[in-house]
Amino acid sequence: MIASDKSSVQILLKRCLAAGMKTIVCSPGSRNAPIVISADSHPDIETLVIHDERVAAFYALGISLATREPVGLTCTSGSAMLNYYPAIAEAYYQCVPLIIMTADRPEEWINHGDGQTIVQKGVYNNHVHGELVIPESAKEKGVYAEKIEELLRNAITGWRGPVHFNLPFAEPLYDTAEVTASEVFPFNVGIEPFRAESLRAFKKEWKAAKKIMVLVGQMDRDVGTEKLINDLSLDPSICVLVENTSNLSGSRLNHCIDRSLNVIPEDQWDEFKPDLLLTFGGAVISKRIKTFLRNTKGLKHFRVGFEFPEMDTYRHLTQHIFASPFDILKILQKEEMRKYHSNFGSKWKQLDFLVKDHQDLYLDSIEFSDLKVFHWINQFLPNGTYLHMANSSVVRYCQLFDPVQDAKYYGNRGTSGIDGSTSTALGFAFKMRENLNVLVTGDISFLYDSNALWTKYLLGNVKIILVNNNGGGIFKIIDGPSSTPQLEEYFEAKHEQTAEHICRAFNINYRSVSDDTGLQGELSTFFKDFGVGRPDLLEVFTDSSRNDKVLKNYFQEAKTWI
Ligand SMILES: Cc1ncc(C[n+]2csc(CCOP(=O)(O)OP(=O)(O)O)c2C)c(N)n1
Repeated sequence: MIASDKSSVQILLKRCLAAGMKTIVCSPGSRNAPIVISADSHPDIETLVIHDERVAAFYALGISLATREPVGLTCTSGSAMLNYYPAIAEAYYQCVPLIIMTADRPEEWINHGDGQTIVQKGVYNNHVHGELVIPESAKEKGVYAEKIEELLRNAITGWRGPVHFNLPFAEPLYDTAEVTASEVFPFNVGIEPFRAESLRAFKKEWKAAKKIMVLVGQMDRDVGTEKLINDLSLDPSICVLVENTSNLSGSRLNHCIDRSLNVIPEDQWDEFKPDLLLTFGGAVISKRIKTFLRNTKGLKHFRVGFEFPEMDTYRHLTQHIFASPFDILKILQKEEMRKYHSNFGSKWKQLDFLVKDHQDLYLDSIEFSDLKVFHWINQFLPNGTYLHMANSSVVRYCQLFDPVQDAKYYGNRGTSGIDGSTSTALGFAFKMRENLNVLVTGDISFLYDSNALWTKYLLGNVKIILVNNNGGGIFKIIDGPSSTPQLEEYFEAKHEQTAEHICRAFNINYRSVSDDTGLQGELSTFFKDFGVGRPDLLEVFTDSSRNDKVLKNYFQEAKTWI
């Protein structure tokens, strides 16, 4: 097998393979030639080529979310590597293992007038689980091989996340050598079992609590955890709040947190406040629940997982338990019955039933608007869809609807950026070829990341619904911007752009619609025949002067349903 003659590349790639990396997304340049040549020649590495480094990194993130494996990235020196940063931050907060391999000049040439040269060392330090500069002469049996392994273990074990390898290369860059592909021994990623005594305080509180709330943030689908959490929800004193991004569902779970919180009369809030909160998973979207819990006096909060042990979202953190949610739920299942019983959980669930009962009928009758569009999307979306939600009003509207059966929900909620939603969805879809992948996005997010369509990997299993309300509709529905004279120009940033010509440029099937009947007609066929030909994009035009009012009316009207 041919590889670059730089031994640093050879030892790095070998260990990346041992860590489970199978794909490297490469962005063209000269300085990273040693990595590209070696990766391309390796029979066990799949290489993809994407020019725009910001797209490439989000694309890699999407691949890793789909495969749950670490994914490699390589680019040339200079500003190229800075364009990785938005996706690195997202991967850091979503705990996704990206292996970033940036090429660099030898240290003695940094800041001495060479082209395409910046200080690369330490650039990502706030958002990676470690960085290593590997000298080009690093040897197989040496300290660097060990350091590489240590960093890769950081990426894939326990609290997972991105790691950075910076590789300075002197010229010549294109020389190769014949090497033998040696056997790769996968890393042992076993994590230490937690100590039972660390649960003593938690178990005591759990048994004594009268009103328990379990709140789950963003998570991969996990059938075992779903079963356990559904068993737990049978206890009438426990309410389980999930968001569609937690990919958990069940008949006794509250799937729509904002929808439920909205209808609790203010004078009854205390009855719905828990005395014990158990949380796991990543980001929680609902701002209302954060405020609600931060304002809950005397709350004890136990947080389960391997990530961000210092994170105290609700300002009541009692203990962070280093264990998997599955393990803890399993233990709770085996515990003796809790002493106290109440109808706390049932009350929460009842709220949900009441609102749900009225919602569909009400939404059938409202004017054509963003809310109506999401109503129809939720009605027509096929079971089992992989749904990718862009930030930010898309993700919020989607929280008002119960999840579609067996659908999986994704969104860049690590940093809630609008800069990589399309790229991430397309990277994911590339690895989930047999499945329908639907991206729902706003106009600004779509235009921002339209370079995502500039790859040769676009497949027909992708359907894009673009809700075009001529600007950042989110700023009209959150408190603050909507009361300022700067709203239209600086926040909403109104524009007249459409996706039509972008679709033509990238050979995407385009159609558009701007009324209720038309949308229903389009959606009734839109999801059919996925997987053949090119992706489809449906642009739905809504009236921005109406959207905020319709949403406000919905929240007002819903209060009368209980
Ligand atoms: C990289 C980045 N820049 C700016 C923002 C702030 N921001 C959040 S939502 C938004 C507008 C989104 O508009 P659009 O995609 O049309 O969706 P809509 O809110 O209309 O549904 C902006 C600018 C962000 N989240 N990320």
